[in-house]
This record gives sequence, C-alpha cells and structure tokens, in this order.
Amino acid sequence: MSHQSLHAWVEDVAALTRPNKIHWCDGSEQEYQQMVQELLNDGALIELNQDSHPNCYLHRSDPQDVARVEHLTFVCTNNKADAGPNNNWMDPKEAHALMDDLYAGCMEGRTLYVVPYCMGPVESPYSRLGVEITDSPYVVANMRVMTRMGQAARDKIEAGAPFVKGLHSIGELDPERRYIMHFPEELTINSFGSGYGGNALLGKKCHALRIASWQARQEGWLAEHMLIVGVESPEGEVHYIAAAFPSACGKTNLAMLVPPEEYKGWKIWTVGDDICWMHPGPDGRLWAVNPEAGYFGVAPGTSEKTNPNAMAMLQRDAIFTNVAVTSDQQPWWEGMQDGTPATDWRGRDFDAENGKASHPNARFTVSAKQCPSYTEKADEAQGVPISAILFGGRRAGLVPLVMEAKDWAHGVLLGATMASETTAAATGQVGVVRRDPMAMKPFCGYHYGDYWAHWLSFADKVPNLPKVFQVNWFRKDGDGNFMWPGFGDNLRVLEWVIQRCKGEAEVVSTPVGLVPKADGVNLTGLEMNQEQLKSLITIDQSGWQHEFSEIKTYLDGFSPRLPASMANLAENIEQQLSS
Ligand code: SAT
Ligand code: MN
Repeated sequence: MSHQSLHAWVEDVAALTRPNKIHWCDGSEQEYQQMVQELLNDGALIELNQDSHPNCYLHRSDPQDVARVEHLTFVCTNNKADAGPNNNWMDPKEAHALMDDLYAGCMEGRTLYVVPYCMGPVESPYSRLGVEITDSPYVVANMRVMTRMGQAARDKIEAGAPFVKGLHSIGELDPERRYIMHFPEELTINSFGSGYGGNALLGKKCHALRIASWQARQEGWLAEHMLIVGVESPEGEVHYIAAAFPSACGKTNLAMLVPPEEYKGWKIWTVGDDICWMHPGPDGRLWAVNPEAGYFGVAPGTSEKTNPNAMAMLQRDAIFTNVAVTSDQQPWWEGMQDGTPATDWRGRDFDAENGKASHPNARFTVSAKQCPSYTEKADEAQGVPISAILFGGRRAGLVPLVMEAKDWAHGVLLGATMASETTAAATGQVGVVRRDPMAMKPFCGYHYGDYWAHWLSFADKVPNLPKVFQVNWFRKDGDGNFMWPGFGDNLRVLEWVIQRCKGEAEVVSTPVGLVPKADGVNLTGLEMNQEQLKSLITIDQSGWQHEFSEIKTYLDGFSPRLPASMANLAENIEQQLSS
C-alpha cells in the first residue's frame, strides 16, 4: 500500500459514506482536547468531578451496545474452511455487498475521521500499521489512548509501509444492523452499528488479534490474547511472564498486581494487560511486545484492595464507559468499596431495584504510562524476553491452582483445552463453562486446527521456549466461596512458576501435568494451611477422566486440520487416567 492508495481509499470511502467533512487525525493533545470538547457539547461525554478526577469523562453507551457481539462477528476468507469451525464465516463478496449497503450514505451530516495508528512501539520491527476510518469522535478519543495514533504512523504509511484498512461507522446503533467483518486476505476490517470497545476500536481485537493472528501464522510469530508482566525479585532478577485469560478474568489485575506484605523487595512491572505479540529472537527465546498503548479495562471489581495500581492510574486523564456516578460526579462501580452511587450507568437515579449501578462490563480507557507499575520496556523496540506462558480460566472446580506442562507440545494442549465461565464482556449468557482455547475463541482469525499446528511448530524453531503452565484462581469450595485469595497473592504462584523456570522447586507428576508439592507454594502470612493448598492442587482422577472424554470430542470437531500429535497426546493422557 502506498501514499496514493491511502488517499484513494479515503476518497472511495467518502464517496460511499458521504460525510459532511473529512478530518485527518494527527494524534496531538490539542486534537484530543478538541474531540473531547465536541463530545461534551453534544452530550456524548459527561464531565466528571474535575477536582477529584481531572480530565476524566464519562460516556454512556446505548443500552443495547455494551459488549462485543460474537454472533455478529465474521471472518470472511475465500475458502470457508480457513476460517474454521471456531469462527462465523461469510463469503467475502457477499460480506462486502452487505457492508457496502449499510455504509451507503451512513456518514451524511457527520465527520469522517481518518485515524492512522501504529500497533507496537513506532520504531519496532514487530509493529504493524493501520488506518481506521470512523464517524465516531468517541472512537477517535479512545484510539488516541489505546494506540500510537497520529502523524508518525501516517508518515510511515505515506512512505509506503503496508497497513490494515479498517472502516467503522456507528450507523444507527441498531443491533439488527450490526456486523464486525474481517477480511484477513485483504488486510481489511469492516465494522458497522456499534460504538463499543472491541467492536469499534479496530486496532484492538479486530486488528491486533484477528488479522494479526492470520499474519503471524504466515510470518512465523504469535499474536495472542495475553497480558505481559515483569516480576523482579529482591535480588533484582526480572522474569517476564505472558498470560492468557478470557475477557474479564483478571488480566489487568494480574498485570499490575501489588505484592503481598510478606514479599518485601519484590517489584511488578506492567508491559501489557490484553494483547501480546511474540517473536522468536536472535537468542533463541521468545520476545514479546504489547501492541497497545493503553488499557481498556473492566471497572467493576476494581478497588484499592484488588488493584491499587489501577485505582491510582484512574485518578486523572481517563475515559469511563458505563460506570455509575456519585452525587458529586465521581465515577463509581460495584466493588469499589468507597462512595455511593447516585446515578446509574444509564443516567437514571440509582435504584437498587433496577439492578446494578454500573454495567457489569463498564470500562475505563487510560494511557499505559499512567500505571504506577508501567515500565519503559513497554516502549522498547525488541520487546521483553518471555520466561513463562500461563493459560488460565475461570473454573469453579477441577483445574488446580497451578500445573506445569511436561513439554511444549503438552503446553499447547493445556492451552487448547482451556475452558472458562463466560463473562459480561460479550453479549449472551454469563457463567456457563465453554471451551476457550488460549483465550482466543473470540479472537483467533483462522482455523483452530491450523493455529495449534502453528503453535506446535515453534518446538522446532525456537530452542529456548518459555515453560508453559495452567493456572486457576477461581476454584470454589462446597459453599461457593473462592478457595484462593487471588489478586496480589497470585505472586505466590508466579514465584513458584519462576522457580520452575530456573530449574528449582520439586513437582509431583500426574497424567494431566506437574503440580507443586504441598509445601511448594509460599503461604506465609496467608490464612491458609498446607491442607487447604493440597485441595487446590490435588488432581481428581475421575473428574479429569470425564474432562478428557469431553476434550477429545471437542478436539475432534477440528479434524481434519487437528494436528495428529495433539489428538494422540490427548488420547495418551486419557489412557493414563484410566489405568
Ligand atoms: O471489548 S474488548 O474486546 O475490547 C475487551 C474484551 O472483551 O476483552
Ligand atoms: Mn481482552
């Protein structure tokens, strides 16, 4: 793509959508303030208390537009099989015709914004460029926080660098006229009818995961739904860990955890909270960059107790979406501990009869640099070396607190067989267990069978691969109480993980993985004894037998592209469980 084609594309889109005005975004502070002013003038943003929260604003979504819409999200490949059973598919010609119909005249009376952006540090060889055309100034403001947006990206594109073309219009916010379409072979995204995060901020899930995962397979790297966190020991040794969890399962909290009191001298460095691009480095390790520049995190449940770093970064320069407000216009959400809501997320006087004050998927948008645990490594071109990869989900039972894979191929199986209870991050039922391989079910832009084969191929290409672990902070006891304190105390598990990466700490080998010894995880200072820990790490043989019979059926759904070695490994583990 060249300079010519960027301008030609913008002209084509303008001819189709017929905006009143075209604005090329430069990403400056002045432009951001201008955008905020326009949004305040037309009521799309509401000023929050500027004494307690300078430069903080609230956006209230249309009540029918508050989450990702997986059933309206499509991967449009020429060959249907390439999209895989894990994606909705539409023929690209049909999809383009449908979208062009929706786009015809959709920007009449509106401004068309051209948003050039870079995913990843601007000078990194791993970064990728994109341009989002949108008619939503709310999207522009959010893209400025979430990506490296503006002139630098535009300059590279005009100098001839390839870029992903994203076209977005909020349309009429009608759920019946809403689609999120991906054309990986054309490096193109079309989104219509939603202004919500993952549906509308096209740099995020659409580009950095669905399109990027497709490119990563072709080019030999990995685009993953993972946080990246650095753990520094009192001796000053830093290990970086990448961890995949489904949406709204605590990635942001883990990425910026505050060590428990007993962990004097330990430091946590936040590189990313949602997306991780990993490349084989010259030293035979995997090196990771966070393609994003900001956090679009879940507000409810965030508090001084669960995530003090997030609370600190949300004191200024943040956009809140669908939170409640107090009588003095401070943002408020369930689980915040302090304050009382006066107005709910829909702008009504708060009445507990109407349900929650904030929407369960209420979000904040904030620059990564505002996080007290931000590290400049997040802006380094080569990224950070990854010592360990964690796969985690929300499972009330069965899956132990932590379990190590026996080797890379087993680690890939652990990722591929993850399951988690659904959350409010996507529309649909909440709390049902569904398989969510690598936490990529909604985001993998191609056939899961090919994706796992791609993961497996790293064993031959990368000599010093990270160790792989499965974790579960969400086990519940018979009374429905969480058995593990989670949050800052998850460092106890990370410490064990790091010991294992260094070849320390003993394990107990079970058919499903390697678990810690009963005294393996440091419980000092916790109201928990080794017996209780034991119940968190014990492998329930018959429960796992049942799990593996389901896993096999699930994996079978991806044949004939399911890697044979993976099917054999699952079979082998099932046999060990039954003998
Ligand atoms: O809405 S987003 O897709 O950006 C957040 C999430 O669901 O992980
Ligand atoms: Mn996410």
